[in-house]
Amino acid sequence: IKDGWFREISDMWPGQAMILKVNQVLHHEKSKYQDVLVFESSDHGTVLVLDNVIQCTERDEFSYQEMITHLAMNSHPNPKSVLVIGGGDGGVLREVVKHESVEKAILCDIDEAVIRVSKKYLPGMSIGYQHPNVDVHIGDGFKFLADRKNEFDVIITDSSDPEGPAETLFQKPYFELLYGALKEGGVITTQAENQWLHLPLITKLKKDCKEVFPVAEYSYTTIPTYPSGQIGFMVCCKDANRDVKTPLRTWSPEEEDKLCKYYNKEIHKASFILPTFARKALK
Ligand code: AAT
Repeated sequence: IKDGWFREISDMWPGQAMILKVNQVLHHEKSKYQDVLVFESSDHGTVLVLDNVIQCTERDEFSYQEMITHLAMNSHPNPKSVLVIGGGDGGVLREVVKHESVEKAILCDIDEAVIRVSKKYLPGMSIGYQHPNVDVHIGDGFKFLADRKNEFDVIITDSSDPEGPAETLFQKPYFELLYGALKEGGVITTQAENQWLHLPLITKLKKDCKEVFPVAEYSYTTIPTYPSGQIGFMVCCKDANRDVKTPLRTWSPEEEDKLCKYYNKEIHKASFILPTFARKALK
């Protein structure tokens, strides 16, 4: 933070940076895994930053949390057992428990500090932890999955970028673990970066996913405070006949209106339609 502005400078997005005006720093620490910063911004609410990368702002987090969650949940006929890897702020959990079919939701984040500060400073997201069907596990997502077989209907990987503790969560052995941990017909979504910035990475991700899952598609959402204003997801399914681009279950327009601020059944379908340059690269 310099002269009252936070700058998200990183070589993951060379030559550009989001800057946000800071009202006050609420918390700053070096956890075991990363630098953890929480500040109150002038116009984007409270902001969580890990290793100088914006993880969420109260103003636009719903776009990411709703999409990464409901793309997977609504592509499964009856999701009862759900796992979230990462997602320490609790926002994805908040979305998962909106589905009445859920009997158990486990969250596994590597860093207790993220969960602790989110409970204190991001109540709108960490409300997800209050649901009775939720269990929390602190640990590395890769290691957690290694002993889990045939257990989950949906697994959502809400992870930070590949530089740092989340590096392994972008590699093929991780997708093999996800596949093994899913029950028959299971669905996953993962944070899959930005098509303007990371097309080679996304191309590799899609190729790896396609070698593991019979269905693997890239989708994206708009979100002003992530680099280049968009972020993508890999959506994969164990069932070769499932079309994850069309929601299998839908809410009524009234329910959608009540439950979601970004996700709806039309945007579920639209989010898989890519601009020509990205479509070509990912073919
Ligand atoms: N909900 C949107 C914010 C995130 S959170 C990413 C989370 O992943 C963090 O809480 C971090 O502690 C956790 N994490 C990182 N590595 C691991 C790991 N190996 N195992 C389990 N959890 C992990 C995503 C922001 C995206 C940013 C886009 N630029």
